[in-house]
Amino acid sequence: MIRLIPEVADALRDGRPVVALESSVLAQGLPIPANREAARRMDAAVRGGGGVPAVTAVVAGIPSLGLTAEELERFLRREGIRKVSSRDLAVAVAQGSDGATTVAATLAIIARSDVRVFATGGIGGVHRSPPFDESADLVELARTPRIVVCAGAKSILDLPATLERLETLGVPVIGYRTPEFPAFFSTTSSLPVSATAETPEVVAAIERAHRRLGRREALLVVTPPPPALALDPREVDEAVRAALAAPEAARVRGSGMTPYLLAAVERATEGRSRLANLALLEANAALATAIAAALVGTIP
Ligand code: PSU
Ligand code: MN
Repeated sequence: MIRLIPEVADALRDGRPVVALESSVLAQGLPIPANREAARRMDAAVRGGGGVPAVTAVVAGIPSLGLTAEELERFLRREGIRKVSSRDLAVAVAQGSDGATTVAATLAIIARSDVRVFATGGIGGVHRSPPFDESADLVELARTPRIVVCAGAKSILDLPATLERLETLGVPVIGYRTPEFPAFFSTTSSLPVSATAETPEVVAAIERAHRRLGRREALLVVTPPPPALALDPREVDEAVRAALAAPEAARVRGSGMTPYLLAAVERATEGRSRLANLALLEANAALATAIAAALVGTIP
């Protein structure tokens, strides 16, 4: 049911570190051509750490771990590529569609494989309401025994509410060398994580303990964006407030809200949010590779 490209299958068989990378950030989250740069930099970050990247997507109805060069091109051009969250997976498969997978759908796919670590930018979460809107990412994190590495949750969200939901759902939130939950574009949110880790080996030890206890929740490993490119949280907050108050916000529905807000922040920061986004995606892919290496015991 899941297709692994040969490079990914070989790496898993040989016990080398494999890192899953989601495709919704490439097909919906970032504009063209920044999405191409993101794909290139994440790929290089994983390979540079001795790992093998596996971009995750539904390709003509087939859930896939790893894309061929032609398939990746199709996703970067984003023609006819729908956004696929967990509930959309079966529909995309049955209809033979191309679908770019969110964190939720990527988790659902890697749960059917031996890939244990997944890098993304920021998870979805509880939106600022009204109207009520909560990402399926949270529910999938609560039932998928894998590790997700990210820069926190998107600052377009209600971060305190998102952290409360993660606590209720039993998802450990591990700050990598930080006591604070990062706010995606910003290094600080003034909200505490549930534990910190200073090395990939410590993350691997927490992961092993969590699984020995029979827990099924993901570990959420959070790391701040590279400080030189991080944005002032007040600036991001103002941009989000303005975008939510704009008349066109009323016409944005459901899964369109995340791309709408990210585009608004990019305009308001004159592209600086995009630079931060690219840098953090690269850094997260590198950290995920180090954790994957610690898990398989092949630290370079
Ligand atoms: N972070 C980004 N850009 C994105 C996303 C996250 O910087 O495009 C995507 C991720 O795939 C995440 C999804 O899983 O948005 C959440 O969407 P929703 O809120 O509709 O569940
Ligand atoms: Mn939603």
